[in-house]
Amino acid sequence: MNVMEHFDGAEQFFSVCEQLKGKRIGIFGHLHPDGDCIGAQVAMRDILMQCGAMPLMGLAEDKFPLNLQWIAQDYDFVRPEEMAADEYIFVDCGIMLRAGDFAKKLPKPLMLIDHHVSGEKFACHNFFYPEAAATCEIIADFLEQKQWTVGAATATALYVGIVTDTGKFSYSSTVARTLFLASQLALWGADPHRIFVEIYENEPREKFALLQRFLASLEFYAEGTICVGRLTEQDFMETGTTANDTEGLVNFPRTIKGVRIAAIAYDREGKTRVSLRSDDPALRLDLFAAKFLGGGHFCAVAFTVNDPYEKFEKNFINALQVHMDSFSGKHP
Ligand SMILES: [Mn+2]
Repeated sequence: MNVMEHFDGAEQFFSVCEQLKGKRIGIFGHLHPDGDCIGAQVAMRDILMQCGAMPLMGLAEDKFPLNLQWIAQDYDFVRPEEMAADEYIFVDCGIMLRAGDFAKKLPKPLMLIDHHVSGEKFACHNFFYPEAAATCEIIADFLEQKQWTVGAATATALYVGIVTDTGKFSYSSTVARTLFLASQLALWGADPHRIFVEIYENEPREKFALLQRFLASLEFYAEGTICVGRLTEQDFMETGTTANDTEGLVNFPRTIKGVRIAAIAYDREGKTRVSLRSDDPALRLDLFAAKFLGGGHFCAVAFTVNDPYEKFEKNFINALQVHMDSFSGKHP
């Protein structure tokens, strides 16, 4: 067996954490928090408490996605405007402003832990690994390398981050290290089956009404290699859902034979939100999203445009075809 490739920087990571004894540390993730973001916040809170610091987890939203509430409910989250901290740590947040507008007023954060390929190293200490499957994978790896044991609650939070960001261990970012660390987290008390049921088998019925509409809306382009689904304000209203219920829908067209790029475009607060997925890192969706001031990973990105979709559609489809043609056959 090959030697496992760990992330470097574990030594530096813990030495920074250990200097925070007695300090109030604000921990922020990104807007529209996902499993990786919440998992990393919970894990950082645990590590900092073990270091004698006073961690505070920040949340710039009113609530969490329904399928993640079970994990967040055991913790207090503080609104950014009510946060009084000495230092700030950002997790799973490629660009500082993705945490929310409040971030404009913050001093330079002490630490960043992230894996978004389009991210910026905006903190004093940047633990930035675009090859990581999840921010939680980075933290789990640091813990494992330094033999820092964590309890079942933190192991569960980290496992949630990894299982969600890897599409249940299916994306190309899933490597031996990812599975090894998932196994380590299970040894520390994460229960893979229970986590799976909580996240993936608790879907509200309304979401299936939305899924029906999404599947009915699918359009194919470029000889079936591009597939786009569309949801309108009216779809959300008539099914009693919100933009939060779109989570995971784009994965359906992604699995259709012949589809290389799948997209969902939906209305959100008068704007159009677009999420794209591909099964091939060579297609460099991160570079496509950058044209629309979005970001993400090689195979998974999102961006927002100010126009209604109908106005933006033609340019979008054209640009996507041009992008796919120019990146097909290349490797990153
Ligand atoms: Mn992530």
